[in-house]
Amino acid sequence: MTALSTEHLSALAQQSVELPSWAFGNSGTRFRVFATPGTPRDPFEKIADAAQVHAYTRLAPVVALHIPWDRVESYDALRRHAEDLGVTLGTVNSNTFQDEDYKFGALAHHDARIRRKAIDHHLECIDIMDETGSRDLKIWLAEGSNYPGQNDMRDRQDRLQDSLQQIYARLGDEQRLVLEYKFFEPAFYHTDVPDWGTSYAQVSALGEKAMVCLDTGHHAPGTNIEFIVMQLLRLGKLGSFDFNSRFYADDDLIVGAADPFQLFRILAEVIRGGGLNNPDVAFMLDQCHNIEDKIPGQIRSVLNVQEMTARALLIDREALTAAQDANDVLAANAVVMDAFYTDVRPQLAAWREERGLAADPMAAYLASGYQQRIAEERVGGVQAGWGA
Ligand code: AOS
Ligand code: ZN
Ligand code: ZN
Repeated sequence: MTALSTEHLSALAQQSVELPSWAFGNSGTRFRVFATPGTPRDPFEKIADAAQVHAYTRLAPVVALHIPWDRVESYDALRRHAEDLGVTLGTVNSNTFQDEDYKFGALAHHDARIRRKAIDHHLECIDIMDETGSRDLKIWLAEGSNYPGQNDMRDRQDRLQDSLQQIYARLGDEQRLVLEYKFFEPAFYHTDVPDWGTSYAQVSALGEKAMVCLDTGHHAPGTNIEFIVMQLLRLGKLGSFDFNSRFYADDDLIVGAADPFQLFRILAEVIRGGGLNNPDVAFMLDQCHNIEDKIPGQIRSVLNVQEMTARALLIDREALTAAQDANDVLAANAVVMDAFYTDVRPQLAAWREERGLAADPMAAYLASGYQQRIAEERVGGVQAGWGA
């Protein structure tokens, strides 16, 4: 059986996954939000829970924030709190999808007052980034229309570009804007940023500090997502991932749970395109744990990313190129499948032990008593955002 080399292990040691603060809050579907005992009551507790994931895996040193869900009086205090717990604050996510004013749009709205308000919200997010030391502003827009004729799609693209330019102009030298796309929901007819091409067109017109964010759950079923990963890396415009998995639409389930082979294929293209451990490409999770405990849910997620990265590293590139050059279809496919079918878990467990970590982070966390403690101490945890 193929084993991970020292080189592979050192690449894995550098891997860093960014956790979403909202994964630690209660969330659900539009039908019901089920509360989980021990849910954080404020952003400080969300960071504390995220730090647990890092403590047991050493894979998740950064936590992404969502504004206004994570609004606090002192971002400096939040930053110090994170640092005390061994993590840092990462991407700041804006939110233009929960305000009455944004019923018909935000950055693409035809009403100048509403568009101004949405732009100002993003400027506030950049102010926060200055304080938290965050590099990335992530924008996902819930904008679009439900019926043909409802809006002028072309005008909306133009207004969106104008709004983004105003936001982009406020970025510091070390800061970036990443624009996420999603093919539908909440709008069902047209969405203003529905696909990577639109995001790419919008960010390319802004400049070098603007990149595309690829959320793995935001494509039509059957889409070859790894092709998009390859193309964006080729174009130097893949700024970040929102990793999750799905069976149907934007399910936000644990990454690698629904289709580990797809995650493997994506990571294979990341490695091929130089995106692994590349500071230009943030590996974020965008997940909700509706019914399972959140901290173990996040531990499972980062371990899934690590396992599929390890398997993708095992692809024998030389043998693959030789088979490709010889047009040996089945041999080329076999090289990829051999790597995919290799169980890397024993080697990763040994590697963790060498670093003073528990071989099984899930078991170690569950035995630590943290989950029971927070369940007792925290009463009245908040939702991930909705209603918070
Ligand atoms: C929404 O579908 C997007 O995936 C966004 O990334 C969103 O900001 C995130 O899910 C938090 O709600
Ligand atoms: Zn997302
Ligand atoms: Zn989503």
